[in-house]
Amino acid sequence: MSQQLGTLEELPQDYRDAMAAAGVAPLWPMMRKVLPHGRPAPQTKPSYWNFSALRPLLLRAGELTPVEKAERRVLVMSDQGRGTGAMQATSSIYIGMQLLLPGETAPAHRHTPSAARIIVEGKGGYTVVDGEKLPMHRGDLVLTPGGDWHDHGHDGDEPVIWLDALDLPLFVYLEGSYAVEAPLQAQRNRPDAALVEYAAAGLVPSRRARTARRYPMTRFPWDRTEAALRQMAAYTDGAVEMDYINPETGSDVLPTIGFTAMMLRPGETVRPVLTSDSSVFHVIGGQGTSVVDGVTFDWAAKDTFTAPVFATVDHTNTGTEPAFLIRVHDRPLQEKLGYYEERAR
Ligand code: GTQ
Repeated sequence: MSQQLGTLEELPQDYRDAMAAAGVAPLWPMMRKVLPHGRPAPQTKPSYWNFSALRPLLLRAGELTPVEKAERRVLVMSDQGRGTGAMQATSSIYIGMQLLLPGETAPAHRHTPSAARIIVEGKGGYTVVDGEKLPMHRGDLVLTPGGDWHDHGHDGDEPVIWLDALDLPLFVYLEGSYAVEAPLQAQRNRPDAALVEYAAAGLVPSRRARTARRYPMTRFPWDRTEAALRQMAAYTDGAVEMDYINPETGSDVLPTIGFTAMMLRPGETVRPVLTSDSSVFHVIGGQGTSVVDGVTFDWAAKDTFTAPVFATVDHTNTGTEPAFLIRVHDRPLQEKLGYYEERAR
């Protein structure tokens, strides 16, 4: 049933020249490239970034390039299947490590792609999203949904570093990516929604008081996430992984990218099923080893690595303390397109 298809070289040169002149090309030599048999053939390769290698480079960027000259002072983490400089870590997910120094601000803008930050280190940083000041604490997940104004600031006295994740590659591919700039936003003088409207799981403001915000909760504090994971680990068997959701709708927190928090018990190995989504894993704490499509990554706190679509992934906690990771994935996009899939390994 799997026929060998004709090649371009088999065709007479005059015919190939005439096709090129007419602006057409035969499908059959390219058929398997765009429609491989049985499963996708990803260009993405498992990739890994050691934070202790990135950190000095990022701090040096702070000396070399003032934030005014950068707008966002970020080192882009490129998929090794595409090569350094590629503006993506997987097919649809861009990641970069961003530095903000004490007293600096990164100007307000909004753009069509959605963004999220995972706070890596430093105290005193904040993001303002649509006028709401979101403090950045280690491990917090902070959302900047597409179209929302955001600027970054810093009230502390040490460098602040966070991991950016955006659906930028998708918007570039769609020729839909652009940004609009504006002056720094006025900040509402109150705590963010995680501490007011959504201070307790299972409770939301009554219907009468509910706001019409599409993304009502844009910061997910790490201390609560870790407490929830530890409780799940203590009273359930098997892999501990929890989804970040929009507390009003129960759906994923952003249109195309999703997030989970994972805990690995000391000595535990988890072997998830194969999935059609791609993933970025960021280590919040602990140490371990992950084998992704046969490539071994030894990781510790603040490191980051990826798994392409349908990758075979084993995670092992090699330490004596629980290990915590946040996984960024593109299942929401694939579900909207109707093709998200899981397969036994
Ligand atoms: O902080 O708004 O890594 O607009 C890339 C694009 C960060 C940001 C990035 C951005 C931002």
